[in-house]
Amino acid sequence: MVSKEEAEGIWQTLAQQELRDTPVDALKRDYGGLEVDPVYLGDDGAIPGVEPFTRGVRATMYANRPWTIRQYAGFSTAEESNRFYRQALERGQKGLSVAFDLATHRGYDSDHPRVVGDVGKAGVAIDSVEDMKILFDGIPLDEMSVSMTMNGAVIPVLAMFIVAAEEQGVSQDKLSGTIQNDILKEFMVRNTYIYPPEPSMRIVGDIIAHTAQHMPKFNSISISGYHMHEAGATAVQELAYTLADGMDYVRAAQERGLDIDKFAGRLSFFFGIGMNFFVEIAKLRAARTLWSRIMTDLGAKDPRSKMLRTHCQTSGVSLTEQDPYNNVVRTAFEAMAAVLGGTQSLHTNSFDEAIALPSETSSRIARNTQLILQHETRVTDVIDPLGGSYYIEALTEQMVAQAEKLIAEVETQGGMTKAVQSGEPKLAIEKAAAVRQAAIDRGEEVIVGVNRYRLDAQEPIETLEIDNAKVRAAQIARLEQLRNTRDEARCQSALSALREFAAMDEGNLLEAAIEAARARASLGEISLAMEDVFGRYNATTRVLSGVYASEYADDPQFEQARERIATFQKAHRRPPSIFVAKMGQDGHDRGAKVIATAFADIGFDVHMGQLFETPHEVAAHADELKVDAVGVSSLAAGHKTLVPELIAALRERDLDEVAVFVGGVIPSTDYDFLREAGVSDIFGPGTNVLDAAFSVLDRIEGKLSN
Ligand code: 3CP
Repeated sequence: MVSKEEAEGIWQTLAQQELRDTPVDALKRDYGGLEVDPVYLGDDGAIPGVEPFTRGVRATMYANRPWTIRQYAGFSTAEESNRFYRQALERGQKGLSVAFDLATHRGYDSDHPRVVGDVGKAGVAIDSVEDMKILFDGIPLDEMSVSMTMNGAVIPVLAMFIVAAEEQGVSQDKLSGTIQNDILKEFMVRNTYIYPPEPSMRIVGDIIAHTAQHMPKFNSISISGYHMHEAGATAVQELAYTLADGMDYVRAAQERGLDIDKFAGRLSFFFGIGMNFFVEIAKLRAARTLWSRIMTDLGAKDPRSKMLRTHCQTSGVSLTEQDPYNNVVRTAFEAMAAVLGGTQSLHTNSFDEAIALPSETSSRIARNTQLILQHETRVTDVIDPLGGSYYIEALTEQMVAQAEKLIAEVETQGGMTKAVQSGEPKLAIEKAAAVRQAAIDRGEEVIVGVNRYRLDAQEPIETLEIDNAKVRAAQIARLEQLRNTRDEARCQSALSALREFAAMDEGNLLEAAIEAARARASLGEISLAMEDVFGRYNATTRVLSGVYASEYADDPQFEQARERIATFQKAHRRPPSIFVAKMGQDGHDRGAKVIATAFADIGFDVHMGQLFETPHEVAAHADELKVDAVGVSSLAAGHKTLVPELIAALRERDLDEVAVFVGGVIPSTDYDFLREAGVSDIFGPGTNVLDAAFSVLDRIEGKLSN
């Protein structure tokens, strides 16, 4: 271990390299007579910018360059999103982060019948390179780094981005940014996959290979724990599974003959930051420490290959529908934790995100939260200010040790690609989510404004609404124009070449897709060319049992619910039954799983639908299974289109007696609309699961006694 004096010398040299012509002493601060150094080193030999990077990947960190304020956004059409991006950049945002709609994620053009409720919701609809060009109109792609959250339809989207830049006069070697391209966590928690795991891993490898050779400034992947966090993973699970995913990607790239030091410097990460302040800080420190060790073991030599550079996002599930301005405070604390943990880039959530898509006002406050942190709080002046804290260091060490153990378990299963197929990590996360939900419902974990200090009445807040039908019509018109004006023969031959690459298991799929994008093939067509060979993946849905019941042992309210079910059973010679549905392309299934698990433990006969069903398919299941109720879980704003369609489909089958419930992210301003459409009750975020169960029972009994 180096002495403190040696550490000082090493740090000075590195800092000077990063600062170039600016002297290191220029980083010193004077707070009205209080002298503050840019870094404080201890006797432990830990130096910012030096392996294993526990104290940060840069010697100078934010003292030289603050983290990137990178707000994730995308609205309805490319035109609207472009307007929003330009305004955000004028007002202090530093990098772009594109949110695509769910139709795009799942590889469907806007005119596909399965995506009627999804187009333009929860992100921007991109059908072709023409849309992509509008999205970045007036934004110089050789200067602006662009992150794209895309995993399923990653090949057409990246191809279209490259071609849009090319037509803007920017060659691909000049592009900087990040593509999420992390398919393993999609199979585990986020669910926007298209193809089965094996061809999906080939796609990841093709993108890493292409970017390593042609796009030196572009991060080929964003290995994401965020969605595990949001699905209810513990901090150690998020940490371990994310790094285990990373190991599999590295091995996949190595297996195709790539030299680790040629691509590893462009692997990046993404973590969620929740309310357990110090744990979240320690998580980022532990992640860097572990990744550096892992990469050394995998053969990396270049220190840049061993740096875990990460984006962070404040936690969506920590936001509440009740007393929503509290979310501004929550987000600010979470952002502070991300920064004290040493993130490279940050998204702060808007306070209304548990209710609706963010409005212009809430987006501004979210962005300003970061601007205030950077300009007013002085947290950027000192590098890793918490390094050396007894508590933080002890927590960091503990998390390293526990995550190492969990990674070793995954490794004994043959790595994450195999573990994902066994479904075990997914179940472990779902179990953690159910345990946490029970702790909140029982009031053991306090959520201000939800299970304590609740307001008697809440004022409605202004929310953003997207006219989905209008967006869809505009997209369909543009698609028609594209198909009528392109060179059809060139387009079809590019698609055939892509299909052949897929079938032959050779050639780079991204390279073939770039040619197809140039020839104006649509996103759906490019996706379908690969689907013709790879097939579309259908996950089997499994529901846990017993977790909720064991957390609720001896709870009087839980017993009361069980007794009511027993009475129902006596009267009807069967338990009440419910079909839990996910409709459209919204794959966020944490809420649906928690409800299914808890209701089954209470005694309901629970049927869980598959993901991505249409309203007609759900009505057919309800008919076949003769359920009393359908519970729809919606988190991606499709409820106003999909729920009335479901009710109409039930009526067509004379199933008026089936009660329909909706849960998830539903603006209160939509409650009346849904009730008028025939919905029996609506459960927003923060609803106590037992309260929901009583309401469902009341309605079912009411319907049966009519
Ligand atoms: C940074 N640099 C420095 C210093 N700090 N140079 C000198 N001194 C310093 N102190 C340099 C870096 O080396 C780099 O240059 C450049 O400045 C930019 O810094 P960076 O740290 O690389 O930052 P950035 O470009 O913002 O990249 C951050 C990462 C990237 C690496 C994390 O992958 C990223 O932007 N990820 C964002 C992912 C994202 O937005 N995801 C959205 C998910 P060089 O490059 O030349 O080295 S939203 C999902 C929401 C939920 C859902 O999925 O539905």
